[in-house]
Amino acid sequence: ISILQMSYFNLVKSITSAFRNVCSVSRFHHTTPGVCCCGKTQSGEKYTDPFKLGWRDLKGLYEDIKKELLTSTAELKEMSEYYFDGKGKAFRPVIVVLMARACNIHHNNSRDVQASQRAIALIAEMIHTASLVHDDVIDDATSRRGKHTVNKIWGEKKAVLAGDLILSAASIALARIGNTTVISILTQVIEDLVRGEFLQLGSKEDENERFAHYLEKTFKKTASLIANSCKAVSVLGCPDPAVHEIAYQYGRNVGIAFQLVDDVLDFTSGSEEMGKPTSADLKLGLATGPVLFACRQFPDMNAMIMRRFSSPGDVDRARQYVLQSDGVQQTTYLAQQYCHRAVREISKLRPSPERDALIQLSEIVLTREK
Ligand code: GRG
Repeated sequence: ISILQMSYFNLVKSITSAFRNVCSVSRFHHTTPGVCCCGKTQSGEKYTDPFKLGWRDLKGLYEDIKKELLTSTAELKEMSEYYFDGKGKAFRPVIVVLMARACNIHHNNSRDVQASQRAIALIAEMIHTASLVHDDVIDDATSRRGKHTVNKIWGEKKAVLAGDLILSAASIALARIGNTTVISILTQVIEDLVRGEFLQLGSKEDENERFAHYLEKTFKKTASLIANSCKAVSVLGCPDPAVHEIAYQYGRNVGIAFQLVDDVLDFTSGSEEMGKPTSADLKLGLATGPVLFACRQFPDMNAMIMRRFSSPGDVDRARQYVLQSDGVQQTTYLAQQYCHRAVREISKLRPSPERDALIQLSEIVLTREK
């Protein structure tokens, strides 16, 4: 049964039992049949870090993105280039090139990333960045990645246009690939991002509906881009629809886990590490996983959720409730379940260093601190 179809109570029950079975991510790695965890490449060379392996194909990523952004107006150029400074984690481009290689090897043992597949890595990072710029306008955010946001420096109107410019440059690069299937896969992401952001503007009264609403928003705002970028490179690298589904499901599950962990970090990490203020979600009126779980133990939180933490003291009280509850732990277990599914999916591909790096990446998603 998909998690989305489960009732809230079943969800909590299944998470509790999952915890008994899945004590740590590394444990399920070892129990995944047919998965090689030694980190050895076919040439005998060892990789230690999936990011290092991915970056082999991403050298010059930001320079190449800036070339796509060439524009006649100096200010628009400066604004649209602002976040392509190497300070982001580049999580999406790394997954994309690793997935490209894993699919190519699976299909015909080809070890090369095609130019069109590398272009998807750039496009994914550009769509991500455009959405960050617009998100900061919607949230009236003043800091991101430890620096001022575009809207804080240049104002809202220009920030919206800078986001639009990045998105249009991504669209031009996508059209240049010239594959209509890939175009429709990645334009679906743009629709999902907008719908996800729109879902976030609303709230649900019913507790069961609230969790489904949260997971749907999480898929659309975060996982769709990862899932569909993975699918796009699989389509370019391999004709088998079963492989496209594996790539999509890996990206979808890792993407949801990534956002669940992001929601946990908003409670557990300091603003220094995050490069932005913490409890940001509560301040925006958002009830994420840790709050929804905490609400089971502290029903007082229902009223706060309904008024979107708008009364004086709500944000601090809700934060305390979350930290006293097992909301953080439960959300982390849920993220582990999604990562487990991602590992199960990608393990269906033929073994390769890149496939194993994707498995390792799902562990990094769970243990990351920023
Ligand atoms: C303009 C395409 C477009 C969309 C408009 C505003 C909006 C609709 C969507 C917002 C989507 C959004 C910002 C989702 C949050 C995703 C997320 C987890 C961001 C943080 O990702 P990290 O941690 O960031 O990978 P870095 O800074 O490392 O790149």
